Amino acid sequence: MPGQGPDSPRILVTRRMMPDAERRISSLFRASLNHDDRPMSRDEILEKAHQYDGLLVSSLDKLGPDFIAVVPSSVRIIATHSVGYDHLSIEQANSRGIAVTNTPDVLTDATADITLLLILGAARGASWGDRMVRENRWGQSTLISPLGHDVSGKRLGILGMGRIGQAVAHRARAFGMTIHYHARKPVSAAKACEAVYHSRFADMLPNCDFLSVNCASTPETRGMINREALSSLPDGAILVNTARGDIIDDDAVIAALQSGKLAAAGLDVFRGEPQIDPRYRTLDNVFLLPHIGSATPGTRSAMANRCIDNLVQFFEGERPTDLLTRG
Ligand code: 8YV
Repeated sequence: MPGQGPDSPRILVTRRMMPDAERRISSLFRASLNHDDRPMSRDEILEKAHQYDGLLVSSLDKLGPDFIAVVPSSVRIIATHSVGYDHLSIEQANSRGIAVTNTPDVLTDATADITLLLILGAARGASWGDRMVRENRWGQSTLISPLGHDVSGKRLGILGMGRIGQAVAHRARAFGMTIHYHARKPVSAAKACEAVYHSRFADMLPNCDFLSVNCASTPETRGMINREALSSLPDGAILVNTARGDIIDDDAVIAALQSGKLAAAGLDVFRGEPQIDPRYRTLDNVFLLPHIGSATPGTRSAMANRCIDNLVQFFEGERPTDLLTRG
């Protein structure tokens, strides 16, 4: 075990983490914690980094696309407090021999739960219903207005059938949904939860009363939910996204929400978040959340501890469980 002694590895932790994880990392490393949780700029992180052997960052940090290319050479490992690692270049890390780890598995259930919340919330009007009550407009309800959309018995298309996609499929089955999915490869029948595989994304779209984005943000998936994809959905489909904002083209989605091509959308992630396209705020048929897919105490603690496990393994000379770079 790395200890806290003068020779123990120095770790810069960019944001506050759950208290148990902060205590643990402080007992294992010479860790610098961000006690007041003030966001650090990329330049500030780079400037400090030369005093550290490892960085514990998160997808909240605005690191920029060439961060790893320019990070000081003292840094041997970057552990990100997220399953997504689109904010870090694995290519740059490989070429500089810097290890990068993420936090899969431990946020699967929490994120799948939020996906179902978005499906239900967007379909049944959680957002406008909440506003009606708060704004004392409940009395305007009639037998025919307001109305949401059924979820039970509908078809759900899942883009990306990794751990989170599978957990979404499992939950959606309990709501009586029929599941379709598109991924690069089919998953085993046990994992697919009786879902129908479409090797071509375009072939899945006409089967999606609901479309859930559960894939990683990569050069291939960025902008994948564009005008053309939306036009292949059944009229009045519902879109939900708990993956990354840049997988959807906001102009196309907003136009589809305005025209009624999309009946509703549930979004937990946004391009450029937390600065989102302001047009979303003006639409009544969207259910918006502030990127809370993994935001429960148990999940955030498990994520932070997963980062720490990876750091411990690395500095003990073992291969970290969640190593993304070449070993
Ligand atoms: C947050 C996430 O970004 O794990 C991910 O990829 O999107 C979320 O869990 C994370 O908690 C903050 O780093």
